[in-house]
Amino acid sequence: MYQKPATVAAIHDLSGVGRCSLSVILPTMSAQGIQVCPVPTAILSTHTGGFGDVVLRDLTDYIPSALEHYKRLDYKFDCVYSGFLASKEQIDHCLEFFEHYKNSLKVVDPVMADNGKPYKTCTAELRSRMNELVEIADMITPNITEAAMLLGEAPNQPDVTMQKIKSYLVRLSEIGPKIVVITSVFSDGKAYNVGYDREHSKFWRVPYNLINASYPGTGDVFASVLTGSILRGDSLPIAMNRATAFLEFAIKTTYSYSTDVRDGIMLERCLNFLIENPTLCDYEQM
Ligand code: PXL
Repeated sequence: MYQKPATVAAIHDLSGVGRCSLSVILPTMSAQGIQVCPVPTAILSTHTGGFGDVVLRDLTDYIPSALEHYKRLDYKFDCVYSGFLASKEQIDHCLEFFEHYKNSLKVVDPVMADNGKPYKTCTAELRSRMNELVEIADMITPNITEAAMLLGEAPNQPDVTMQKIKSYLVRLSEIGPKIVVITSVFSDGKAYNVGYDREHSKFWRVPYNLINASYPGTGDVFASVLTGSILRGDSLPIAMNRATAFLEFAIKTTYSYSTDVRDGIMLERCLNFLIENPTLCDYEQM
């Protein structure tokens, strides 16, 4: 029988060059059979990671008007997913979206920083308000730098014990979300993506092989695969497994071509993995 694809309102920026945000979220979720409805927060010529003076058109005014239109249409989204925001006012606009779609899956990717440093356009004011979105989220997907920032801790934590990571996961969940997934965690010389499911009191981790290159947009792809997988009915560890395995495949593929890292991962060569949707069970309990 025909089944309507799940619909996601993705509140994120559109960067023209560099394979991040909506440019990768759209194909990633489409390949998983999900309908993505973009709500752009800004249009940028490139991402902010190394291309010099970026051209940025802030779309703060657009978001509440788009929401009003969806309300008039009584349009339903199965999930609202927020990511890169261009102004602190956009926090209010995301809150309005989440409030209106209160029965939809609320995913917050608190895009603020990576490798211990905030992104160029992510101001201290915007960073200080990100917790308001975390409070109302069902699931959040910070990297380790963002996780520390949300908890008011020093962001540069190169190697952390699993005990400390468990405390991060629980403390972040206490702010609101019942699912917390932290990416790029280094512990005992190994790399992991880790997760906590408060309802079932379970901690999960998925190890991965580290490649000596850092590509922009990988956090956006991770959150998209994870969210798509959950919307398709996968369990949390299987969804984390799928997102980690896909990123490992895409990063290793890209690295083999010695491309400019600023161009991000070669998604076009890798989407078949998501379309084929292999059965996976390669996770560990913490
Ligand atoms: O991948 C996160 C991200 C999203 N959007 C923009 C960015 C970045 C990271 O650099 O610059 C515009």
